[in-house]
Amino acid sequence: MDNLVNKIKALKKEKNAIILAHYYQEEDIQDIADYVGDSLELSKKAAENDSDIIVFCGVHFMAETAKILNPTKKVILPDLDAGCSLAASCQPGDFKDFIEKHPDHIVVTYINCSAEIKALSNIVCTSSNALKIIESIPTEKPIIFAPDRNLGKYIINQTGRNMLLWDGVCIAHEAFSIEKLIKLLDYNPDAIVIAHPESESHILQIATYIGSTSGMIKYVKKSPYNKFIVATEAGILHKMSQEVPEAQLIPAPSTEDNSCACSECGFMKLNTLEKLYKCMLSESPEISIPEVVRKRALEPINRMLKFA
Ligand code: CIZ
Repeated sequence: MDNLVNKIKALKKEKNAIILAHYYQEEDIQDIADYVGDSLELSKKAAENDSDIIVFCGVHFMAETAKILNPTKKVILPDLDAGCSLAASCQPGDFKDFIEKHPDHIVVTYINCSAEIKALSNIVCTSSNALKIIESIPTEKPIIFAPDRNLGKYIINQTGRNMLLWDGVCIAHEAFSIEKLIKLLDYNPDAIVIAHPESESHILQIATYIGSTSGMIKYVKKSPYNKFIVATEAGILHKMSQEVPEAQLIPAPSTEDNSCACSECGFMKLNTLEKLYKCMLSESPEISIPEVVRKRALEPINRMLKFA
């Protein structure tokens, strides 16, 4: 493995590349990355950097967002099949029909969607700014929110806004078992639950903190508690334990009987160190977006960035 790591480091230098890794990537990839973060933070890092190649270790919509924001740079993704159940649930033709049936609605889309869906939207949001963005929309304006129905329900609950929701879910966040979680809390009465808003409402109801990936890490850093049951993709525990080594972190249990008993995103885990090396060597697979779609998708992203 050391050999592979050294070869990746050498290619990075030779090709003036930057390696960006999402919190949900496997540990070896996070350890070799220049930056580890959420998808928007990573795309912004890429824009601030003078690299020629962005190696995005995450899923397809994230690499697309990096390309939308950095059109002159080559963006590559170790495995082109690294998709997202949320993005797949919302196809452009169906979404266009849905919007056309509700022409007076403001279309807000969560960043977990394809470039084509972003191009059909008025404003994009992430889980860290979704509440603020919805609250900024005049109350008389009806809203379509897509594609995550759990995040949508959470926003409705927090803001009181009545939004039309697209029926998409994240399979990794839907996999948590409430029965196992309650048992785990019984065994660990000194622990609190922190959860991502893509989780189902019964999970959110028992959470002490609800927030984005970056929000969860910040919360653990400043929290008065010391033991956390973490309800999001288990890859985040690596960064969290590096940032707060004294914290006791337990991944929230999934309904699956898998080896970690936690919830892992199979799409995220398609990227491996071996594939990372091969993609840097061949500079492929490369992300390409038709310019007309890229420009249309950039507008709602820029609205979100301006807002922030
Ligand atoms: O945008 C991201 O990185 C995702 C998918 C979640 C989050 O909360 O940061």
